Amino acid sequence: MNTKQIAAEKAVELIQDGMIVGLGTGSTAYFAIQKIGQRVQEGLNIQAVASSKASEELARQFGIPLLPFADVEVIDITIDGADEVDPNLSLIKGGGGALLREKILAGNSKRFIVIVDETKIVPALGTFPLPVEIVPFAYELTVRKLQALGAQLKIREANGTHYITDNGNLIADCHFGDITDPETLHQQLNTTPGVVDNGLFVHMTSQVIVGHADGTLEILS
Ligand code: ABF
Repeated sequence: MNTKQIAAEKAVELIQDGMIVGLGTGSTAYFAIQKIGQRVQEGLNIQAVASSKASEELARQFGIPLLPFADVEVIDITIDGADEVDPNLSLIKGGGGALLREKILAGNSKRFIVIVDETKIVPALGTFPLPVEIVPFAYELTVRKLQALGAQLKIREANGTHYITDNGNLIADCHFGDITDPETLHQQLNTTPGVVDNGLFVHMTSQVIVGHADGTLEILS
């Protein structure tokens, strides 16, 4: 079992009958969705909401009952990956492009469990480029505003054209150097017109489950 799978399967142990479960996105979340599917086949009675079209599709494949998110008041537990985790358990997410829906799930969850391998644990956020979701309208202007905040950035591309999120927006992958005050940067970004949201998750994490290369697990909270 690889390190991502070890962390993912540990997180799935927290799920109990009757829960509404938020499904993350990415290769670590994949292992969680797979394990949840296995438990559902064994009789676990849950309903789930997905953070992306890709995770929704996986949930269907694994036979996990899905709810439209609009019908849900609160999620009992969301399990999701991250791109970087700092010592305060602030995160960079959105490498997979699903940051907005992931944040809506996390922000409406009683418990937000992050599953990572040890390579994601960093002393300061910022080596991984921070994804910022921006609307296509006048995006060049929004880009200049992000540059004025100190970003060196690239508009994400896929197949030779702009990458488009599940919400019809663009992603600016931004380097700000070491992000020592994620809360302030989050505020600056999200008050910039044209920005929909950004991949900083601050004060949202309940627990981080870390899979180590030697097969051991560590729980940070
Ligand atoms: C999602 O998947 C994202 O927020 C993050 O970008 C990514 C982590 O990817 P992986 O688990 O594949 O390393 O959780």
